[in-house]
Amino acid sequence: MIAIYPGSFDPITLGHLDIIQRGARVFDRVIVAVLRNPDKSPLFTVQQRVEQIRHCTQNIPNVEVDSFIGLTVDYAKLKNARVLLRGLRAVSDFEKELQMAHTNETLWDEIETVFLATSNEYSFLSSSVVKEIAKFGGCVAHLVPQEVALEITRCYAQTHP
Ligand code: COD
Repeated sequence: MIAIYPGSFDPITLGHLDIIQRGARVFDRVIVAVLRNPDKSPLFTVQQRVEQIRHCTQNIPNVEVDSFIGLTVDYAKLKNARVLLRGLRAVSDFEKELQMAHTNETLWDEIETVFLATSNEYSFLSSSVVKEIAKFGGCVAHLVPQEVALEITRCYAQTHP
């Protein structure tokens, strides 16, 4: 069975990576799909994010990384996938995730959203928290894959020397 793990991943964190690793043990194929969202001004371009995710998932053979534009369910149809993989951290996630799952179901009644609960150690972790810490010069090495930590530090050193 193919599962799509859609998201912004700006940047990918160890929490996302944990969901990908565990999802890859449950599904035959996991496609990590980065949304191309013209309305947002991300820290990293879509291409950078795709490369970051490829780099840190290169040792998981049944994981692929791609980007998409438009509705997630349309992308799922294109890939012949009927499962969307999502992660849940707290009650605050639940509300948003449930709304998203129901919306997607109204768009395509064959889609199922499967949630994996966050691992305890990543329950507080989000891309926004990582950016906030890095922006003020804090260390993010324990929160994101090594390459990403280097890129973020470099990025903020250029904008806030
Ligand atoms: N532990 C576990 N899970 C985590 C962690 C963590 N520490 N951090 C994040 N996650 C989970 C999130 O809960 C989420 O499930 C997933 O990882 C991705 O998170 P983000 O923040 O990178 O991505 P989102 O939530 O911004 O992605 C939103 C989408 C791009 C999927 C959504 O906007 C979308 O589908 N857009 C396309 C348009 C569409 O189809 N709209 C209709 C549906 S609303």
